[in-house]
Amino acid sequence: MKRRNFVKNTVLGTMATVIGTEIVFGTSMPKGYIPLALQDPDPFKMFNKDKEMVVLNDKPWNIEAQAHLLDDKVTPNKYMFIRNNGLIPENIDANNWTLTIDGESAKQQKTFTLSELKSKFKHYTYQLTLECGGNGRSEFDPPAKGNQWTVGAVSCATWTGIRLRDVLAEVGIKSDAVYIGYHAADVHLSRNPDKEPISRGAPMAKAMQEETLLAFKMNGKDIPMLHGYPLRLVAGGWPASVSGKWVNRISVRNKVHDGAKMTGTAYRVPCTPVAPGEKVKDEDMCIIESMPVKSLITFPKTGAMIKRDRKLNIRGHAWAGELEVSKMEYSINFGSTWATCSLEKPVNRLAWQHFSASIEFPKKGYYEVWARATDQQGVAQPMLLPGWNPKGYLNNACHRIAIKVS
Ligand SMILES: Nc1nc2c(c(=O)[nH]1)N[C@H]1C(S)=C(S)[C@@H](COP(=O)(O)O)O[C@H]1N2
Ligand SMILES: [Mo]
Repeated sequence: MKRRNFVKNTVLGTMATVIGTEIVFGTSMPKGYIPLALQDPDPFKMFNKDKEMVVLNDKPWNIEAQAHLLDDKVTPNKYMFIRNNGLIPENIDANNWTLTIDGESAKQQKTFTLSELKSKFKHYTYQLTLECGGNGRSEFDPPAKGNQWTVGAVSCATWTGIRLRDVLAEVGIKSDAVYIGYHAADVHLSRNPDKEPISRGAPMAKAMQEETLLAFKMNGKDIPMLHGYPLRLVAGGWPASVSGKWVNRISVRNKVHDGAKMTGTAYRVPCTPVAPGEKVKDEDMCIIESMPVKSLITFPKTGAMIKRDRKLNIRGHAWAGELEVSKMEYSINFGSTWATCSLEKPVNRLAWQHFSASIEFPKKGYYEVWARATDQQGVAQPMLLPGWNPKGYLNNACHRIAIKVS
């Protein structure tokens, strides 16, 4: 038979995944033809995101929430930020998905099918805070390169999966193990198959925590494609870059994992504070571990107007990496004095906590409401910018909203 110039099956698979259903006569499409559904794609529709989400980059896709969109106690998919370092994996086939455990410090190399993982190991569900290490980067001066996240690169969804430590125990870990590193199915921007967009990891202590999951569900359903379907590492409280999406291999290392974005200056901050703009040697940069204390006012939206005789009810969330938030305050006078908010306990460790307050304003005019969380070790958020660092990580400054009282 004469070979005709039709679309390859692999390409068809990818298109079908993005469109969400099979292209029935797909094999009859001329090569290079882009189905109408994929021409000029609307990212919000394509990824089931709310129209108020903000696209920071489309190659790769990076999309953030606005503060008021994060009002839900459990973040729904439509308001969950997307941070991709590479291209979305092609031809995801959950039925043939496998996870391999290997590395110098694994007692053996072992491959599990996804269904084996689901049937062999006990399931756990936790609500886990995932914040991008670069959240807040847009405020640094001198500016740092990278996605200019404002406040919306944080989420706290419910994740269901198995404990990484149960899988590691089944495989067997040598006594010299110090780190795990993940490998995933996404594609480097250069499309070079020998390059990984990102391959990060965590020390054994974090890998072995009860809440560190190999998750296959988010908010009770299959994980959305963009968030790591069908299998994702979830390590709450640490920079979300540790939570590898589309994970197909985890290496147990006898040294700090040296995968893509683990070395050099990536996800590192100066080990000791530096002046803004100062050059920092690679060896003086330390890997970010637990994220710092932070909070977000999710109601009302900044710019709200109220009448003088009304009280303003505010609410939001607070989190502190591995720690709990022990105090939440607000100020209406640019930080001169602070009043206490009521603060709930987290539903489980590594989940954000909810706060609220009812505010009375002394007279009409312009105000800002600033919110400040303090962690259980007494460390509070800085009112404005924290220590400058070359890559613009860890901006945990107080969140501020504008209010007009008339
Ligand atoms: N395989 C893979 N995992 C990844 C990434 C990625 O680009 N590829 N990005 C990481 C980073 S930097 C962040 S902040 C989170 C973002 O998770 P989300 O897109 O589900 O919100 O995923 C992490 N896991
Ligand atoms: Mo990130």
